[in-house]
Amino acid sequence: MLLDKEQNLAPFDGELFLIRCFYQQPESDWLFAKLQSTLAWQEEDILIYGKRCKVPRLMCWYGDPDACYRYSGVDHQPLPWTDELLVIKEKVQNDCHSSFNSVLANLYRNGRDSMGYHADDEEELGQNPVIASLSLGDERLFKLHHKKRKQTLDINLGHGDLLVMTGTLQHHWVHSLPKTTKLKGPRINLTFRKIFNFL
Ligand SMILES: O=C(O)CCC(=O)C(=O)O
Ligand SMILES: [Mn+2]
Repeated sequence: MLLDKEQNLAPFDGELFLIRCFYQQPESDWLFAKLQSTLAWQEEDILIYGKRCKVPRLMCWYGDPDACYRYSGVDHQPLPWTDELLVIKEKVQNDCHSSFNSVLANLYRNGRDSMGYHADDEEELGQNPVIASLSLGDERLFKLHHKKRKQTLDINLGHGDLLVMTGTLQHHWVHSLPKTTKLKGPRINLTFRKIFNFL
């Protein structure tokens, strides 16, 4: 089993595993270029206090036909899997001993693109989801913050790294990808998820 409980980076209340260089550099370079040029990147709008704002990153959603998911306040139908996404999914599934039916892709164009604090705790993800998150492109800081204790964890996510969040982590911690004033090139993040349809 690749996710060894002794390697859990969360000090309590959940499980967090980091596999550095899950993909080596040449493969990561190839995947980054392919995903950047072929995925159907969209600029989403979100309503904040009744005001329409642009989400500060590009996004798209791929998966099995029934894996519908609500994000940015809107229900999203998955796009059909691309060959590359399916190949990555197989490798992630094998190493995590989990199965996924969808992937949320985020493209951070530069250091001004970001994702605010949130937990991946939507009902359709089930009780204790396994979220497997692959980073490609420029290194960015990923922050976790405990909901009740004054505890934060900072992790630099680099080209080809895989972060796996599981156990009760989404109940107790929130995570974010903050803006930075450092000069940053683009970064792609793929979070593989399993959506349960209760309908
Ligand atoms: O870009 C990242 O590393 C985080 C992405 C994330 O938290 C999400 O898609 O829910
Ligand atoms: Mn998340």
